[in-house]
Amino acid sequence: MAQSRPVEAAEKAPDELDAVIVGAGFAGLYMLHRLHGLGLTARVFEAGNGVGGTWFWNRYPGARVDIESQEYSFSFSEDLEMDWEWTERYAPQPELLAYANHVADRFSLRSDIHLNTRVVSAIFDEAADRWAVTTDQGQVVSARYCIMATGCLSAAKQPDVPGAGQFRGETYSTAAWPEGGVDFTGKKVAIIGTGSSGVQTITTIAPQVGELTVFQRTPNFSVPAHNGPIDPDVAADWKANRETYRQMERESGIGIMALDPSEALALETSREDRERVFEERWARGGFCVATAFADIGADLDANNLAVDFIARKIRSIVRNPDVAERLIPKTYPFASKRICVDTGYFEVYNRDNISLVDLNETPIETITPAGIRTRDRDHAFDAIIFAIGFDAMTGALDRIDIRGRGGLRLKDKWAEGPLTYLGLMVAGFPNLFTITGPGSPSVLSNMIVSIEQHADFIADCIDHLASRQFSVIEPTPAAEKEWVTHVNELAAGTLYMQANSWYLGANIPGKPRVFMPYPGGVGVYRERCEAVVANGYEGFALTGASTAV
Ligand code: NA7
Repeated sequence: MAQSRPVEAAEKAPDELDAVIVGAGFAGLYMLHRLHGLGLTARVFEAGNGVGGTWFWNRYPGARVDIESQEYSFSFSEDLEMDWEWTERYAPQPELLAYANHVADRFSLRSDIHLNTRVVSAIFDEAADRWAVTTDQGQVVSARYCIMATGCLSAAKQPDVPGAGQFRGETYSTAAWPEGGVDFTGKKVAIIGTGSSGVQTITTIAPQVGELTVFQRTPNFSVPAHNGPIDPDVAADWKANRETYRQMERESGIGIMALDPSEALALETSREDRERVFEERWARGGFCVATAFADIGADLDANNLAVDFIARKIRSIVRNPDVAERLIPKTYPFASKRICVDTGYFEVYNRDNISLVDLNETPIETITPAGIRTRDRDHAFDAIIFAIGFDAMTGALDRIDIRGRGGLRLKDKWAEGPLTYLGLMVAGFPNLFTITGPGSPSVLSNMIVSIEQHADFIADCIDHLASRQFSVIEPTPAAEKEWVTHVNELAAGTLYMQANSWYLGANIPGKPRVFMPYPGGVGVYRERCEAVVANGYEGFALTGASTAV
């Protein structure tokens, strides 16, 4: 595994590079590979001591992807895709991490990746048209391009529960789980949070712990994964037809073939047929339950039919009717927040060693040295697990002091919500790219599909600039404004606006309530990007050497 440079090796004068990439997750890895292909000098800075990003940090028990393995993988290399064998239908975290490491080795990426190195600032030098990038290891590099591959769910939310530092027992965060794992045998464990991370952790540790108490503020919709060994026929079919399937992903709504969106309307389907369709989708498992009918995502009455189906499922699984009622989401539409894809989550509540605390009935007053005090009582624990989510999409960028023209800080520019053109660039921040940034399909899509599209766009753009002897690209304020308005208008017509989700920044106290991802679909978005390029990078100003003469 590549090592970070020792501090003493940091150069006094800035290294001159074509590009700096921040982050060595899937986005950073593929971006580096593309830049290598262009013959550019590039360096990746990665805060972790290994590559893999999300799959490096989120190694909590039961962590696995919620998209089928063959779809949640790179498409850019046929050889890679043909050689790599996934073992499970939904790959577990260790396998995804092994895949990221395999990609780093296979494409000779490691020598340009500096691990254990966090970028603290990126300042645009207007005189030189270059970015000065500084790390916490004392390195300063100068780069023509600065590419943020910082991830959308990489800045873990800090505990916002009173007394969080007081607990004398063990404290864990799902987003930064200890590398060696944790032995909870016989222990009294609390977990706060019931998003995907909480749901997967709860399901996995319940059989191991002495007692598990789940502190739930908002129940989540969860559908079965029906995970297991990957079906060899599915794997073989994927490899045989990969080109067709990959193209279908790229042209689809969210870049997932298994979604299989139906065109039928729930409101125009008989009760009996509707039930049959829902049952069939539930038996298939995964996100396809949400696309059983075309109106589920658009019409509240249709959505309520899906809610009713899932509520009945929960009641049929969970034996204690009071617990079942508490586990049924009632305050927001189905799929207006990211749904969980589970492996026996609701079943776990039939165990004797698990209890559910509904924080709407008995809110947490404070964490105490011995455990957690809710309004009605004190709970004592050996360990508390925080599974409380992330400062999504903007959090990782906000942590870096990014300054563009005139010293404008990105954080200040985004004080009322992120402003971008295509989710790729920001007016006033030349040559700064954001892979899967706010304003792009990003977290509403198969991230790998969106990562590849963005990295390809950026690499092609840099190549275009070089071939035309331009040195600077930047969106026009008008194009940015038009794009932000467009994204907001699209979002306004969706049920997403009716949930307090991290898509809207609603999980972070004080964060502006703005719908961040582009909800128009990856296919439509890709066409738009292609049209922008075909029209000579419409909406961007290209300047530099050729205009300076
Ligand atoms: P999520 O989905 O944001 O879930 C975080 C959970 O933590 C959620 O249930 C929150 O309740 C809960 N939470 C957050 N803060 C608190 C406090 N202060 N008290 C009680 N409960 C709290 O994050 P995940 O890591 O599970 O999943 C993120 C994504 O990763 C997921 O969508 C997949 O794409 C993979 P709330 O809903 O805010 O009431």
